[in-house]
Amino acid sequence: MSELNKIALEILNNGKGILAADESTGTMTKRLEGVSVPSTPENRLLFRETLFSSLGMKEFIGGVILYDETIKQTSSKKNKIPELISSMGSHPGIKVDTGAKVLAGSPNEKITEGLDGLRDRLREYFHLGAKFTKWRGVYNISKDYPSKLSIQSNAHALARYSALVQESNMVPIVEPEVLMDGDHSAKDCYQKTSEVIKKCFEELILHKVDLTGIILKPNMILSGNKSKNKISNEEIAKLTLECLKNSVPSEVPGIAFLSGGQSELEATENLNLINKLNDTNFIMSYSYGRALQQSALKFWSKNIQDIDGTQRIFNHRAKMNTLAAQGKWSKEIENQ
Ligand code: 5MM
Repeated sequence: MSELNKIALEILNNGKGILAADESTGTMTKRLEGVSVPSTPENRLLFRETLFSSLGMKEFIGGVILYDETIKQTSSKKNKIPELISSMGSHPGIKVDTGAKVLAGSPNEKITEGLDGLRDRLREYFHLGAKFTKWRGVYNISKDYPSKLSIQSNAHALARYSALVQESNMVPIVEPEVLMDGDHSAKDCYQKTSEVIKKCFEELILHKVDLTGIILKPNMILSGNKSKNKISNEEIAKLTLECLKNSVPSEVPGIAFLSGGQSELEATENLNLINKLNDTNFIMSYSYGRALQQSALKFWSKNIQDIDGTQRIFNHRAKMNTLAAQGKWSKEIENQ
């Protein structure tokens, strides 16, 4: 077993999942201002260190994705943040893309940037304690999109990123996110997601990426958030599993879904159903941002001093998702 494969499995084994806490300052500012908390470096750290020092980290969270600001911060108890995460039995990771920008040649679409100078930045993050990294490509669905250009260029960037990350002895999370925005059907989402993922693997293989040492972070197959034809959770699970079976090479050890705007409960329930049906060798777990943090953030914003209360809410969500990653979640357990 390679070292990278070992890390990928440590992150996702036994129902463990990933806490995506890598909101860039702009996104984190939106989240904090949404609950009327000023977005200062101190407040961003305070909320995040409250989550990272929760007991649930030990049992349920195998990895935390950080943003550049956070990986360099020191907690109120004077621990470096990557050390705090490691001391909770979890692996620190880092978002290394520099964001999605307008794609020249197709101005309604985005290309993710950050390859220039990446090798040097990776060296720095490795020394700061990162064991894995993340890069997110974004695709929107409409009549003409995603275009061949966006599918090809984002896959190319994801592959070049992954090759550099493995060269630096870290596990790349490959995140091609087909957005749920729009009125498209689940069938459109299925077709586009499948095209996007297949192209990513074509490029990863071309760039000689070791597929046993990556984690794929895809969207689930959903109808658009403005679509009138919603499908059931059972259908979401069935289509998601079928799409991944047909597009992901069997060497990949683990798949960790993004929540992508689903509510906390939807994201848990869908993951649970996927795992009940899972007849593959892929671990199917979670790498949730909003679906792990929303309730905890809401509570914290009104009770900033109540660390225990905030942690209780976060621990519960992490536990529910870990049960779902094993197909063992139920509404009864949720409400106990
Ligand atoms: C945590 O949010 C990340 C977004 O960061 P930006 O500030 O660069 O937009 C995002 O990539 C996230 O990791 C994934 O989308 C998963 O988060 P959700 O909330 O969709 O589960």
